[in-house]
Amino acid sequence: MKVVVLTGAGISAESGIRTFRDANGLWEGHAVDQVATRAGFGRNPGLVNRFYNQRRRQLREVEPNAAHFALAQLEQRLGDDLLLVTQNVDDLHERAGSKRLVHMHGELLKKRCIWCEEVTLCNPEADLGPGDVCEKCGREMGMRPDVVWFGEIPYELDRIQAALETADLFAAVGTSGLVEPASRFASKARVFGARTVEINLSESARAAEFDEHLYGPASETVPEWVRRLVGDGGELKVETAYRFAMS
Ligand code: BV8
Repeated sequence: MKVVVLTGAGISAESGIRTFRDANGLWEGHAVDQVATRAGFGRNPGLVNRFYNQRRRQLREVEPNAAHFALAQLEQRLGDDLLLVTQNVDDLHERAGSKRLVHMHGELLKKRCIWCEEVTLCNPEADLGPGDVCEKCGREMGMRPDVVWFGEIPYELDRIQAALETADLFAAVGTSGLVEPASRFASKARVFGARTVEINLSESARAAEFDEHLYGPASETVPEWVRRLVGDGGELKVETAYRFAMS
């Protein structure tokens, strides 16, 4: 059975990372176009770097939760038949053990040179600033977080599209379904015959595009979903997923 799972900020909420659009979301105090657009970075690189430095520092204080570990367990069971696509820029999926992972909106722990486009790992203990020098071209005043801002094209869309076209099951976990193109993945997978399940705290903007819905905190719903999907280690069957999803 081929499975695609898309995660959003909601899967990291119980680890202590604030989501974007819930009551005290990340955007609070910062207009999106100030901190998550190329124009915002051009206007005030110091503000943008401070916004991301604070989020990068927070990574050192949080841990993956049961939902992250459950998806890593699902990968152990499915191997190459699972593709995990995350909109999140944190490293909690990796730290839970997930390897077949696409960060479609980039990663907090990577930085990119605006002059030569070289992407390198951030020093997790240090902040990013205008004085940082590119390790490849040697120029300064050009290091930015390697995250995908609004108006920029997400990473690995071809790989994601190919997985959506061959998926038997598509699950969206902890996402409001407000940001394109990720918000269109469920309807895309459905067109190619996949069963779709929404696993969220409450109905998302795209709830009607899902065959089944599982609502509650991800740290409870995701492990339960994986447990029923994987069963007691017996043969994994598509109808197992469907039967569970029908309940
Ligand atoms: C693109 C990285 C073209 C940075 C992010 C009009 C004007 C301008 C642009 C547009 C427009 N209309 C559409 C667009 C395109 C735009 C867009 O969609 N805008 C929206 C806002 C209208 N999109 C883009 O610009 C994208 N690029 O379109 O390029 C293109 C595309 C394809 C091919 C060719 C060309 C780029 C978008 C990427 C932006 N970067 N992040 C950073 O992180 O700082 S987006 C940001 O939002 C994060 O990545 C985040 O993950 C993402 C989505 O949010 P969610 O993850 O869903 O988080 P949210 O808070 O919204 O929801 C949390 C959910 O969890 C809730 O439902 C909640 O109920 C639930 N939850 C909470 N707690 C729990 C829980 N669930 C379970 N358990 C819990 N405990």
